[in-house]
Amino acid sequence: MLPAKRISYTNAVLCMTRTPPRLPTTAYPGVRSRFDDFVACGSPTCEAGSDDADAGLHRRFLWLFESALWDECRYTGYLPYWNWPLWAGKLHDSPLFDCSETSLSGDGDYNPGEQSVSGGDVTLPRGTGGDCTRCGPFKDMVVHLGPFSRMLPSLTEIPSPGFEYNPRCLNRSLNNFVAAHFTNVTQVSHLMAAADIADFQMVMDHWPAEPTGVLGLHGGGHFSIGSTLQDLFSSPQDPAFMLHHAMIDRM
Ligand SMILES: [Cu+2]
Repeated sequence: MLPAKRISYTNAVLCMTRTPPRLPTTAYPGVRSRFDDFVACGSPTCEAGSDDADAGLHRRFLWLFESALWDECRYTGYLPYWNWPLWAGKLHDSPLFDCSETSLSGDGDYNPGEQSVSGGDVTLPRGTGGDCTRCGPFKDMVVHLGPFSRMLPSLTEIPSPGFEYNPRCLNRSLNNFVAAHFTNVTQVSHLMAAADIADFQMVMDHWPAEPTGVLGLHGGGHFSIGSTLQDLFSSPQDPAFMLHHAMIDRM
């Protein structure tokens, strides 16, 4: 994607964050923009179940978002995608996450308190950030919903804090270990070689990670960026969500 087109895309996303919501603030106090409409409606549905319907739900979600960019924010391009294996293991050099003005902003500041991620008998090393991202087009972005605990009793209804208003920065922790292990070219080849939809879903969406600690390409992308994008119920708050899921659509 040419640099000018990248900027027109991130400008359109920023426009969505400045456009008033359609969801009622009484029922959804944390929803403060059109962008948040998609976070509130998209995430509990699309992140709730990684079953066979998952990919279809995501496709519709992205189509509605892309349409809103066109109709409400004068965007004329297409939804870009994040080609995982090109940058697996060197995320900080990726044009998507290198902090430049033509990127989606970059890593968060280093947070010494960030914990590693445990899944069954495997512990994934922590990422390199863990605090606010302070560069690129989304450096001043304020996210409003979540955060949600990973220890959830149910994945089918939205847990506390629900739709409460909780403004804070866009948080990232780029994780090259996760990207290199779970979003590499071998994984993509396995996906493309899937014999049927069940095979495809297993490689794409190996979830839950317990007890083997194996992430599918879907989870691998979320955990590669960490923090906000890793939040099970509010991950669409990170603008990387749309590009990650556009790549899933592409697959
Ligand atoms: Cu996802």
